Amino acid sequence: MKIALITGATSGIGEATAETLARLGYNLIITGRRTQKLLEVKSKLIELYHVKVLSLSFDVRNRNEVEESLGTLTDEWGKIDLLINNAGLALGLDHIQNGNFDDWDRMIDTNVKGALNVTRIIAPMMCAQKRGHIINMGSIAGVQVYENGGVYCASKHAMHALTQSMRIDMLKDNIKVTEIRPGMVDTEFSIVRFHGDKEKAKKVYNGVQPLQSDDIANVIEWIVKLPEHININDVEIMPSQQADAHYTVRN
Ligand code: NDP
Ligand code: 8X3
Repeated sequence: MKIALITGATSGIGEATAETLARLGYNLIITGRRTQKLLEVKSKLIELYHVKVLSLSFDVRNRNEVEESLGTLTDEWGKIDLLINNAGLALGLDHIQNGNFDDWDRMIDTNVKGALNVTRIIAPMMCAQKRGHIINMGSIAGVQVYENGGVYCASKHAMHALTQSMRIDMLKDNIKVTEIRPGMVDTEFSIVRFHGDKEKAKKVYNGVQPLQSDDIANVIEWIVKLPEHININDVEIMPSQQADAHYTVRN
């Protein structure tokens, strides 16, 4: 049975992807900070799909926690086939000149350094076994910028650059690296961005049919089912009503 590690599996895209991979028969390592939510996801996956699930609660920003959780995996769990670097967030919508330092730190430390912290532990294991696939959750914000989103966009531009670098660096070790760049997906993302203001978050999707987490999970299913000799470098996936970061038609 294959093993997949998904960061940020307590909600949204990560949770949907965990369910999809469980349905495909993967044993799963699911991670996130919310221990109780992780345990609920774990129970659901075991009950519905009868796969093995290891839930590890840690903050991807905390290098010690990442090392303690992932650097000590037993033989049973250490042979990871698929890593999905999904944990991430946006915080605030401000012009740079008014930006909040704490929001900036959290975005950069989570989206960029968090993914690096996890990759630095898992990638050597994959390279040693000469087999593995890393899927990075980028964003349309990784190739375009928009007003008030400067630091989030910068963090996803970093993810875009890192994905390309990882693919080159691990080419000789037979590691496939893919980036997924969604547009609007209806998850907890906007609630987090607006620091818990659900009304404000709802307005982001006014008059638009956004993507759902399952839409992204379906793309991941397609990617991981492809034959070994094929790698999808990147996929940009948008709601039909959204052309790019700037142009959206609303009903
Ligand atoms: P959610 O808020 O629903 O999920 C985010 C996940 O990331 C949660 O499971 C959360 O877990 C985890 N997470 C956040 N911070 C940390 C941390 N410091 N340590 C560990 N885990 C963390 O949002 P989405 O599902 O939408 O987001 C998933 C990814 O998709 C993100 O990288 C986001 O940037 C990207 N994306 C989202 C889009 C959208 O419109 N929704 C569009 C394009 C990309 P917990 O809180 O338990 O720690
Ligand atoms: C999330 C999509 O457009 O809010 O990455 O930046 S967007």
